[in-house]
Amino acid sequence: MSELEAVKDALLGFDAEKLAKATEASLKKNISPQEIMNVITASLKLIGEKFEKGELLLVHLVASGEAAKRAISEYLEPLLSKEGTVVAKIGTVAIGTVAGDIHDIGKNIVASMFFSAGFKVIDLGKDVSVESFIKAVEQHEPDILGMSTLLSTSLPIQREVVEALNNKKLRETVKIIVGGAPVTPEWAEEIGTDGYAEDALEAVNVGLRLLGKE
Ligand code: B1M
Repeated sequence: MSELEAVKDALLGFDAEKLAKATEASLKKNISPQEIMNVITASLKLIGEKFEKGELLLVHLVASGEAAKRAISEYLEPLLSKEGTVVAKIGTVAIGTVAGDIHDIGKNIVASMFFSAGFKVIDLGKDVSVESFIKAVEQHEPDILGMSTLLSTSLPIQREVVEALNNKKLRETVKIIVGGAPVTPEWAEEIGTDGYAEDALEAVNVGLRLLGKE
């Protein structure tokens, strides 16, 4: 079995220890952190699909999430962050997963990529209320506000944040980027954000473009 197959096998077996070892072994074989990330993301997607079909239980979703989070935060994120060159803080990003949603693996990767691209990152965490997003904009005056969600049921919160910023006359002070599995470019446009990104790298590129720093 190749190193990357071992990564997939460990995650599909919900084995955090094996996943950590397989991730480490892949890195030792000079497989790039991004490639390993892609295998982890694809495996999680497969697990999600099986969960949706009723072939797996919530306990499996929890175990796979915890295993992935550990391997990513211990082995991959530090390297992904190193891949960028921090020349100067080129802007500030406040980012969070919206209220009702506790999925934060993808949001954490997006935050790391912004950091590695030279942004100051204010991580608001997960299950972030509309009020907390607004408070963050008032307090930190970020150049970019990032909202992540993986749940269709939490999508409307993204719209509520945009509306609240409009009501507080803060909308023009910040660029808004949204992302996460149920988010589409059409949705991003419909609710009046400045950008949509499918993955972490794209999020940074969109951010740089919006600030005219491409
Ligand atoms: Co949940 N879950 N989950 N889950 N979970 C999904 C999202 C689901 C698609 C699985 C499925 O049924 N197929 C489904 C949502 C269906 C929907 O709404 N359409 C689902 C469900 C239903 C649920 C619960 C409701 C289950 C239940 O309780 N019955 C529950 C909800 C809890 C809550 O939030 N209130 C739940 C719980 C959980 C766990 C806590 C167990 C765990 C999360 C652990 C954690 O995050 N700390 C979990 C997991 C692990 C998943 C899956 C399997 C994997 C998610 C993940 O981490 N992917 C997921 C299936 C799937 O993804 N298809 C699923 C890897 C990650 C790197 O990718 O987060 O997509 P992703 O991030 C990417 C891009 O989306 C993008 O860039 C990232 C990096 O490239 N991106 C952005 C993300 N945010 C961005 C922001 C940007 C730009 C790009 O700009 C700001």
